[in-house]
Amino acid sequence: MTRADKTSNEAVSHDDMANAIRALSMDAVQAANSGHPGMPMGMADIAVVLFKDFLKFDPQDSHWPDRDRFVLSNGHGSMLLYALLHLTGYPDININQIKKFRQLGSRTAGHPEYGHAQGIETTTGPLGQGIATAVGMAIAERMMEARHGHEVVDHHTYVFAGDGCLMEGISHEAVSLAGHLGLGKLILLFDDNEISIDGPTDMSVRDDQIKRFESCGWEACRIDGHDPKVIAQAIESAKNSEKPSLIACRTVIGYGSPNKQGTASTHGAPLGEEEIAATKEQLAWPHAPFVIPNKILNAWRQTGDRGANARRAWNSRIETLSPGNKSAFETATNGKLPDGWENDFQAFVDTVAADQPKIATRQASQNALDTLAGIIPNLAGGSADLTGSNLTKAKGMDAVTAENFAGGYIYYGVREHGMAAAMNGIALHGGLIPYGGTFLIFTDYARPSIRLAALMGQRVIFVMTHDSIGLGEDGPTHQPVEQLASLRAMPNLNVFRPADAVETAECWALALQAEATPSVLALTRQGVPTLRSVTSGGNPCARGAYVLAEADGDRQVTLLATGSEVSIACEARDILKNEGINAAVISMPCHELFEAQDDEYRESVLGTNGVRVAIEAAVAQGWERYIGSDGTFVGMTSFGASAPGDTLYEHFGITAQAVADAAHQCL
Ligand SMILES: Cc1ncc(C[n+]2csc(CCOP(=O)(O)OP(=O)(O)O)c2C)c(N)n1
Repeated sequence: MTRADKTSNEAVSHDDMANAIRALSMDAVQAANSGHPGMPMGMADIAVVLFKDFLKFDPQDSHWPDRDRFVLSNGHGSMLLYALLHLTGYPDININQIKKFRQLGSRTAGHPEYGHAQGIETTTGPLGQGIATAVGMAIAERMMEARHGHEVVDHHTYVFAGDGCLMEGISHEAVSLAGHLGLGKLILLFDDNEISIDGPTDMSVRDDQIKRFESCGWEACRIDGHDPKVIAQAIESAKNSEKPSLIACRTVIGYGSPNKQGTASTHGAPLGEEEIAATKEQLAWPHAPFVIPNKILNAWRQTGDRGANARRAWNSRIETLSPGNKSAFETATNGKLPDGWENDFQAFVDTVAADQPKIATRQASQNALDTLAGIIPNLAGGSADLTGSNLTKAKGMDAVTAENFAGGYIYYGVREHGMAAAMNGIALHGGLIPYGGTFLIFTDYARPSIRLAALMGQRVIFVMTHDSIGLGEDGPTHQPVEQLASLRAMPNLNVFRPADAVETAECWALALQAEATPSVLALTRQGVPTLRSVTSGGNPCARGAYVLAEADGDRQVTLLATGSEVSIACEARDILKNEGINAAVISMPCHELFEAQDDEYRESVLGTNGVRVAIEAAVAQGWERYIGSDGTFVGMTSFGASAPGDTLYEHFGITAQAVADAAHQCL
């Protein structure tokens, strides 16, 4: 089929609309002298068909909960998204933003960044993340539909992805999970251009993507990604499928560039003025840089206006819900917790403090969750195949299955990275609060997605158990040593390491309240005593650290500890007391929240007299700022070992006596 055949007889043709994307992409990348023109030029035809004929969206109400989600997983092609947002009339992306592509303070960052502009559903750029995030969005859609009804929740999730996304391991986890859950409203349009940065993809990959996806339970087909009719037919058929759909769109990277199309040279560099001129001639686009003729812009704006009716109809439908259901839907989609939840939960915390259980903090977390699930109906729990270890399945939570999305618990399988990204997608979708478990050591497997949760400011709760050598016999492969420090190094992530059952419940409350910050809950495998009976006067964990036991008399030693080491600090305090040394114990469940306190509070906790000894069964990194030049650290300097937990604490010298000795040496 020739281009002429494909062009409709309307005043504004498909090609005009696609070329508007191509021109803006070439011009913006040229002006910035950096960026990726090849992908937007290659996927422009697919984007026109999707946005013009299928995508349910309204630029005037970008948060409309029942909009289709569009995820650009191959985020290096960000100009495709910015061009679409500009052309369809999203107010945030005017032509000046396109001209300021990749400049400081612009909304048009190098890769799409969530929160920079309406219409950017998620941050993408680390390849593969978008697909996995979209899987979470599609799961959330099904779960929300099961809870609130088809009338108000009925949308699709569309993903654009390239060879790079499909080569990344995370895509396998995500694709496999999506197939297992039968996410029929997930449609992946693969930019099957057979080019990546190093050159033709046959230099490094020979996967049969069709067979690969089919084997994972997807519908899959290959089409000409430059033929609008065929693209439309494929999307139509994907929409009718019960399974998630892969549409492998054979495209030409840098389409239209006479000397560069089809080569890696269009991937990530400006085409150059001369080649842009030649391309515009070939595409019959005689317009100056950044100029979109009114006729073509109007056609795009009509595409942008198309969704308003659907949105209005949805607004009417939401009014037909009973007041209770409407309010539940709105509370959930606004990310709010139900009225009065804090009081209900505080009653549970008070009971724990009164009972003084000696249990693992993972068990304390399970107990807290059992209560929370009864108070907060929109929790979306899960675990990466460690449910019985992480203790993440709350009482009364049913499994989410392909047949039943009314459940609240997702068996993510052994897919830590996919789970973390899916949780990001669930949070971004709105309406549900995702939490999921694995061992703390495997935050390393999930880290890129944890980082994106932090970067995007999403409330995602990572329940990470088996948090130290205390886990014992599984040995050093499973014993986190450097993970706490590395997680604490990440901006906008709260790392909680509660000391006992009371703090565990309190930290859960804080994680749920942090609407724009993800949390890691680092929890023990082994039992720990309850150290505090007082719960009046607010949640002391909210300040990150607090005086758990003040010194009897002027402070000579301040013992700082987290998690299971707080009880060791308490024992060390007793030893020192018997020797006539006054020591205080500071429980420090969250460094990040402590850092946010004013100097006065921090001084009152850390003390100004005597020496400080920090205790944590992990590396010292990060503790220097608290112990000062006179203080010391008792913890790990090597990997752990395989043995019972108690033996390991002795072996590595993390004992009350060792702490007391360390204090003596500093005094
Ligand atoms: C996790 C990750 N690794 C590497 C990169 C750097 N990178 C950006 S695009 C790209 C090649 C992608 O190839 P493809 O998806 O085929 O994109 P196309 O060349 O078709 O635009 C690479 C390696 C990245 N963004 N993310």
